[in-house]
Amino acid sequence: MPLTHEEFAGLTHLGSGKVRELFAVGDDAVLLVASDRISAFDVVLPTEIPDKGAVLTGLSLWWFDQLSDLVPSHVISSSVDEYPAELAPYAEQLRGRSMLCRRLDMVLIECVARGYLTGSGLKDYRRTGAVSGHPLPAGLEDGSKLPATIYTPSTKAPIGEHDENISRDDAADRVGGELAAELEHLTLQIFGRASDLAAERGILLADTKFEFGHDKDGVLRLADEVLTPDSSRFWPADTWVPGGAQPSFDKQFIRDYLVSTGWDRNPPAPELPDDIIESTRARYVEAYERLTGISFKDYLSTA
Ligand code: Q0Z
Repeated sequence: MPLTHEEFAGLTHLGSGKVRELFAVGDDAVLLVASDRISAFDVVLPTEIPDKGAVLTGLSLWWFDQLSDLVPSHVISSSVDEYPAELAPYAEQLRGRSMLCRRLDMVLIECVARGYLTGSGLKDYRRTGAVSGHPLPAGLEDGSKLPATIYTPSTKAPIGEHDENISRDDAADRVGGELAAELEHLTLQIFGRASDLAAERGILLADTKFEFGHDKDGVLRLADEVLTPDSSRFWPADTWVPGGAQPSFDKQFIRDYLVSTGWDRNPPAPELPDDIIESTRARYVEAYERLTGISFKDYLSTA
């Protein structure tokens, strides 16, 4: 059965992402629930990847822990048995794939760091020679390592639309100069910590997006999901060759399969065959285990 907000009929639904749901819990908390849905070429597929939601939740939780000396997170608990009583009816659907979080006043920009050039950064570079006001050297290609990590804030687009890169001046106009400077500093610090750690484990962190918010005491916290394959581009280090699209750590089997079907990239997408589902699930579990050094079974048994 696909996980949708309909299955949590007693909860106050605050919003849906492409593959996630957000609910209110009392006045001061929210519940983030990651489904097993997956998108490719910007379309949510009709087939789910078993355990994907748990892998991504486990990764976010592990990263929040690794980063806690740099920035506090929004997480209250991920132990279903500690959740408030109103969530008890959903305990088994929530186990492993959910986080109870402080309800924050969200910052109205997305905080993006890029160590490699691809995606919308590459598009802006080809058009203007710069990304979010960072002038870049000539001759960079899709997948090039940038001379230094850049901070490229973006707007929060409504679901189905793409975030738009904005200049750091524009970001300062939107959130205020002092907060803009703090977000940039934190984003670059977190990205540096995360990309060093991933590189030691044979995974390149090409780029990633963070969301922040303020708690009721005014403390700035790292929010949402962090450093998952859905909020970041992870590339296998051993196949990195600039000059074209890099293989995706998690979705490459799916992309290759979808291309092989001749699908025109308009919804609905075709169903995935069992071998593609299984190899993709294995890649998610491998990403979790390589990055964290924890067996995914152990994670599930503690959730
Ligand atoms: C997260 C999102 C999702 C749809 C708002 N701690 C928080 N407090 C208040 N709001 C949020 C958070 Cl994380 C918040 N999003 C993104 C996630 C479904 C939208 F699962 N938007």
